[in-house]
Amino acid sequence: MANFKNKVVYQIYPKSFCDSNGDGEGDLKGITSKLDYLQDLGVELLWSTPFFPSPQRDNGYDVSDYCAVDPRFGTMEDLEELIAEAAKRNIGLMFDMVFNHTSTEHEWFQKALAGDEKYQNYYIFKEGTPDKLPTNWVSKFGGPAWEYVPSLGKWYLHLFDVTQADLNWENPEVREELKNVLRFWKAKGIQGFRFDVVNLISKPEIFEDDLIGDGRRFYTDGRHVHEFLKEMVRDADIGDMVTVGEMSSTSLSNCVRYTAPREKELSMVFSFHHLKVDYKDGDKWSLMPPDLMRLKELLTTWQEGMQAEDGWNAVFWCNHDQPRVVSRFGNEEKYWKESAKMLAAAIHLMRGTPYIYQGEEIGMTNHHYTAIDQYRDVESLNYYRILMENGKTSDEALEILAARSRDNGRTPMQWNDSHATGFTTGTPWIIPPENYRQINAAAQMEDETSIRAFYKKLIALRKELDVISDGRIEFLMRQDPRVLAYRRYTGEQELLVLCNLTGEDASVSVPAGWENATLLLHNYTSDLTNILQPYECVALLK
Ligand code: TEU
Repeated sequence: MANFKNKVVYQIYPKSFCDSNGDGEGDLKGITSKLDYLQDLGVELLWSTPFFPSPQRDNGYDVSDYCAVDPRFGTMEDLEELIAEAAKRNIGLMFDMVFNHTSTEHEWFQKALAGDEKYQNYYIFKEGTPDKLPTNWVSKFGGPAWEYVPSLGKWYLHLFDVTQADLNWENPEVREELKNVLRFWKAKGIQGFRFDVVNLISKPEIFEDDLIGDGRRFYTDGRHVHEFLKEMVRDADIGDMVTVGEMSSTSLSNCVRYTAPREKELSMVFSFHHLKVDYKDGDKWSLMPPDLMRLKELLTTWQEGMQAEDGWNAVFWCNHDQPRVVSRFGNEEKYWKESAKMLAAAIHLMRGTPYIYQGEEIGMTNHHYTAIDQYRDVESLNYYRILMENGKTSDEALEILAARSRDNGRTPMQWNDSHATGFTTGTPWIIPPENYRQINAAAQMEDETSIRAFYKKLIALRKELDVISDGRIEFLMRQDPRVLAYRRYTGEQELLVLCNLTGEDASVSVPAGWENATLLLHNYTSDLTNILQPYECVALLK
C-alpha cells in the first residue's frame, strides 16, 4: 500500500491557481509552471479538482466526459507534461472522480433523453406526472432534488444542481464504465484519486418522502456503499494508490469501515462535522461564532475514534467549498500571522494525512465581496435568491454570503503584488481580495518568519519524525474551552502540542516531565510561559 502517512497533499483548484495564456482562468500549463514552488514547499502529492470537459455549471463537478481534458484547461499533452514534470520533482498527482453524478450534457444522459432505455437505466428516472414530485427530497444546492422531463414523462434525481444527474450505481454496467475511467487514468501514471461525495452513491430500494429531514438519511452511507467501493477498488486495481473519499454528513463508524486497511476500500476520508461548528442549528446559512468547545470535541472524537479501529483521517481546514480558515477560526487582522500558524500546527501534528488548500500556506483570507454580481458559485447565487425569498434583505443575504460562500475559497492564488495577483495577465474570472498586495507568495518566499515558512517546516517535520506520521494520539486538557492540547507518542518519542484557539491569553500548565523537552515549533518569539498568548501554539519533543 502506498505510503500516505508521512506526506502532505496540496489541493489545486485549477481555474484559480495560475493562468498561462491570459484568458483569465487558470490552466494545466499554469500548474506545471508552479511545480518548483510546490516542490520547495515539500508537498509530495497534488490533488487537482476536475479539469475534464464540462459545461462548468458547478465549476467542473458537472463532468461531460471523464477521460478527456477540457480545452479551457489545455490538452491531454499538457496533462501528460504536468504528470511527467511533477514526477521529476517527486510529486504524484491525484485526480478528482465525480462519480455520484454526471453533467446532463454527458453523452450517457443525452442518449437517455433521446429515449434510449439502456442509458435511462444509467440514471435514476421515475415515471410520473409533472404535478407530483417522486419524493420531497431537497437538492444540496437548494430546491427539489428532482427534475421533470416532459418528453419522457419521467423525473430524474439530482442531489446537486439540476444539470448534475445522479448515476444509478445499482446498474452493474454503470459500475463497469466507472472502473474503466479509473483504469484509463491509472495508466497515465498518476498516484491517486479523490472521490467526490462518494458516500452518496448507493440509493435506497424504495424512494419515499422524508418526513423528518431533507432525504439525506435515505442515501447517505447507503445500503451498498461499502460493497460498491470494495468492488471498484478490487476490479480497477487501485488498492495500491492513494485514495480519499469525500464523505458528506457521514458517521464515524462508516468512516472506520471506509478506511480500515482490512476492509480494502479507501486510504482515507474527508469528514466535515468540524466545519459546521459555526452553523447555527446546523444551518450553513445561519451565522454564529464558532463553538470552540464543540470543535475540540469533534476533533477529539474523530481522532481517537478512527485510531481505535485503525482508520485514517484526511485532516484539513480548507478546500474549494469552504471559507478561508484564518478568517473563520483565526483573526485575519490583528493576529493574522499567529492564528494562521496556530491553525496549521493544530492539524498538521495530528494523526492523519494533512491537506493544504492553495493559498492556505500564505494565509489567504475571505474576499469580503459586497455585491451579488461579484459572486460566481451556483450555490451562492441560488442561496442569495432563497434567503431573500425567506425574508432576508439583500444586505443580510450578502452578509451571510460573505461569511459562507464557496467563492471565498475560489479567488485567485495570490502569487505577488502585481496586476491581478500575478495569477493572470488578463482579467481574472473572479475578483481577487484587495489584500493581495500584502498577502502573497512572493513576499513570503524569503521570509523565515512567514506563514509559508511555518507550513514548510510542518511538512518537513512529518517526513522526519515517525511520532508525527505514525504516532498514537491522546487528547489532554479536555475540559478547557480555549486550549487544544494533545500528545503524540511512539515507543521512542513523544510530542506535546498546545494551541490557544482564542484571541485571549489562556493559562496552561505544561504537564510534568516536559520541563526540559526540546522546543520543536513555536509561533511566538518570546519565551514559553504558563500563559499562552493569543493564538499561541507550541510543540515540544522528547
Ligand atoms: O461537495 C460536496 C458537498 O456536498 C459540499 O461540500 C457542498 O458544497 C456543501 O455542502 C454545500 O453547502 C462536492 C464538491 O467538493 C463540490 O465542489 C461540488 O459542488 C459537489 O461535490 C457536487 O459535485
